[in-house]
Amino acid sequence: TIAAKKLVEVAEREQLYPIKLLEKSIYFATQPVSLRKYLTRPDKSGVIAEFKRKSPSLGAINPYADVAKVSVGYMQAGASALSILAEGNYFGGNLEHVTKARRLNYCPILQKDFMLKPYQIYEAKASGADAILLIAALLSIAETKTMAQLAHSLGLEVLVEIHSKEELPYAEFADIVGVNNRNLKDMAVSVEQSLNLLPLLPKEMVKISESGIHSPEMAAMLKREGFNGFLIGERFMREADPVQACREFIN
Ligand code: IGP
Repeated sequence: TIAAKKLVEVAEREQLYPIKLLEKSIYFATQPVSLRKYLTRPDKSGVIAEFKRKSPSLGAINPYADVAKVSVGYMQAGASALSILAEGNYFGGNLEHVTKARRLNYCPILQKDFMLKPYQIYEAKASGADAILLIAALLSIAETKTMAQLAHSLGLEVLVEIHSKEELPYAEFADIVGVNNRNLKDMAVSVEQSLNLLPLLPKEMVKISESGIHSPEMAAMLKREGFNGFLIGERFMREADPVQACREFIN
């Protein structure tokens, strides 16, 4: 399974780079940028533009895309923040992508991975991320609480991703809640998912809609309904020039 394989990889990395070593990273001494704040700024688009080379549903999307060029281009195109895949097996990402994007952009960076162990949160901090993703479907409530507390203690914000109303209790530990429009069971995508869960989320909560957002009209509709932001990957990355696709989407 995904989880078993991930746990082995994480344990191997922890052997090589113990937490004490990660803590020497310069990013332990720098102040993170708040994703939550950027998403509520009226002068921003609300678009969290994602860099991913592959995905489980599409396979190779843009396997040689350059994280430096794409991340800088996304920000120049008017994105509010960046989402950088660190997951390697399914998304063709790695921690270096996060650090490369960090060095070139003063904006919030969300690190995307399947987070299962506290160690991965130290890695995110050491790599220069500002926020991490915790996926309710992969964690117990107790684990989510522990992981969120650790993230906060390192100054990182937490995006909690939910798919169903059963997962609403996980939102308690979130700085930002994300509703994933992709059904993890059959991979089908529908923005109905976001619209259905929206009335059940606390009003003051900062909210984003994730996956399958393919048109500016769809994003505008989600914004009118009450979402502060949108996580958009495929729509940009499937094009030969993801930056141009992002520019056309935002402007
Ligand atoms: C982006 P899309 O359909 O625009 O490429 O979706 C994002 O929502 C998706 O990549 C995602 C994801 C995740 C990836 C949502 N949750 C968890 C990895 C892990």
